[in-house]
Amino acid sequence: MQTQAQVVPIRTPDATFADDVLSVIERDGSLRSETDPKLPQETVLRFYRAMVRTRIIDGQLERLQRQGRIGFHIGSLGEEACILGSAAAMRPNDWIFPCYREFGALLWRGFPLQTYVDNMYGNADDVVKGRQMPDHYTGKPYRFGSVSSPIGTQITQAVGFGWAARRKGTDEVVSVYFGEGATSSNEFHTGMNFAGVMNAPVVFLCRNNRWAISVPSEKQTGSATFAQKGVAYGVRGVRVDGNDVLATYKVVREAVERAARGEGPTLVEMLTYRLGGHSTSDDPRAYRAQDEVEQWRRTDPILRLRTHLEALGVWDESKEEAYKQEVEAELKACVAAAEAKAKPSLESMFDDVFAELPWHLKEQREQLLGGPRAKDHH
Ligand SMILES: Cc1ncc(C[n+]2csc(CCOP(=O)(O)OP(=O)(O)O)c2C)c(N)n1
Repeated sequence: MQTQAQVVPIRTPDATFADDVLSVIERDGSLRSETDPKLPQETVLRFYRAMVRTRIIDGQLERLQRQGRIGFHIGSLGEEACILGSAAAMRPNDWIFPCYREFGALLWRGFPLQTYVDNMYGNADDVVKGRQMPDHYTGKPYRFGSVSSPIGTQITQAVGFGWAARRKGTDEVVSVYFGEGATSSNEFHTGMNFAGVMNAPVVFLCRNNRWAISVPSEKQTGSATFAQKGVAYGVRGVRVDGNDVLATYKVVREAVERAARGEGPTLVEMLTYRLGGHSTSDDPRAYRAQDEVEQWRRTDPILRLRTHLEALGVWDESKEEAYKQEVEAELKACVAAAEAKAKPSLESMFDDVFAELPWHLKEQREQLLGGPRAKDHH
């Protein structure tokens, strides 16, 4: 007997406007009054500026990598609305566990741009002391976990963290980002099961950007949608137009408030598209048609919000130009400062693992510092 699929998988940009996918900003820039979160205009302008800033930083970092000045960058081109809208929906005392495309969320939390750029250079002021690849940042004072590049590992970490917060009697909520590819990882299933059973205050933020490097979303799962994967675990699953910053804000905010009230976790499938390569190490022309990219460009989240702001008369080309110049100058200064900084000290490799250094490491440290060594060789 044949079973009928109930929901059609999302494959085209038009599907971001499908009936079960919440959206707010219409194509002409007007807002749907029934879903509009009715945020103050200054807040919406802040969202827009943060999205533009994120895109400028992405573009410049890619150029620096091409020039050989940094080793790697993994960006968020096309995914700015779902990243910024969800980060903005988290309350200040909530926690964010990133995947690897969420530097925009970290900067939204107030992390200094200079510190982010220092991480890209792995210099002496890098928060992870040059021990990681670029774009592997962390920001504990900003309630922001560490980038976790082994796929899905941040999901179980976030769920455990959320459960602990609940046991301590706080109303803190934990959000965790991942791509749709990560929903095939063991950690996704373990995390969802634990969150469902323990009613952990977690918001699972699945950026369905359609591609997991070269694997398209229809080859990732037999499920009709990614949100549907929550059902089996007793986790509420919802879909939102992830190229619509206001819709993303609204859906994630509701999920946060539910979790804070003890009403359980939510899996939010944010429909978006990775307009760039997977990272600076990837050339997507090897596996996807340019036509598809062009179609999705028409739903560009930044253009979408700009259409709305221009229709309101609060944004225009001269404001855009002035803002771009401001961000470019800010970034240029950070890059110059980062390039002038020293490398992490050699002895810093002995930091952070033990509260008190064991004798054998003390001995190794002394040997390393006392022995002959080629200049600048580390
Ligand atoms: C455990 C593990 N397997 C494989 C990889 C290599 N890898 C890095 S990113 C990636 C694709 C992830 O796709 P998705 O989860 O959809 O996130 P996106 O990059 O699209 O944001 C893979 C397979 C890895 N980092 N970790």
